[in-house]
Amino acid sequence: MKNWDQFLAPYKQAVEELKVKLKGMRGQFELDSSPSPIEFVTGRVKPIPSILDKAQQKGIPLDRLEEEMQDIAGLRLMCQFVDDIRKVVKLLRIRNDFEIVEERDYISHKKTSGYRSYHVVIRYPVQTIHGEKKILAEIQIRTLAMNFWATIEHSLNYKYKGQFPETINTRLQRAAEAAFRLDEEMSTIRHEIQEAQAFFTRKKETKQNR
Ligand code: 0O2
Repeated sequence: MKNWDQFLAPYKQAVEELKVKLKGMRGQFELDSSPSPIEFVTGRVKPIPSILDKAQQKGIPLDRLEEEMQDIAGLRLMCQFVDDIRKVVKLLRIRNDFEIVEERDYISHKKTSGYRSYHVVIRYPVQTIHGEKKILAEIQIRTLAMNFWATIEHSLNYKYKGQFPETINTRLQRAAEAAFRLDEEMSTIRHEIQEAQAFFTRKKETKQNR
């Protein structure tokens, strides 16, 4: 019987630390008054039932989870524009507080489900009272539109256990195309959007300083 509290503790610590660090990147862009490629950051430790389900599906023995399940600690970075994703990946590559183990580009090569996102798997050192422990974590980087689609598809997947009725499948494929076009359209007016956002930020700051 696995001691889950003990096993998950470094993952919980890693998620909390990485949330602070990645949100910090956003704050630094604000200080520089330049548009942040990161809109918001979320993080979670995979719930035990999901770990067990995935281990069973992929045939991972429970004593190999540390080495073989890469997303027990998961972080998500949401961007406004597709181009921002590449900027964020570059920023992750130059950091020296973790090591990148693998990158998976589901943007250039979307999954058959229609899923698009960029995944970066890292090895992150957690400092514990028993010394340093390196754990794997997965950072998913996606636009707001990709995130909207993935969140909805994930809930439907949960409901239908991956066996979508044909109509839902078709709708989801169409929705994925619509999300792709939305990203493309927004990219074409990126400068106008960012000018407007900078204007509102300045206006808010002037009000606050009064
Ligand atoms: P949860 O609940 O998000 O934690 P595999 O699971 O076989 O596709 P693998 O090796 O685990 O592949 O790695 P991958 O594909 O890089 O990352 C898996 C995670 O990416 C998933 O975790 C989802 O978060 C996300 N993801 C991958 N494919 C899809 C998809 O088609 N739809 C949605 N909505 N998300 C996807 P989990 O464990 O599935 O779930």
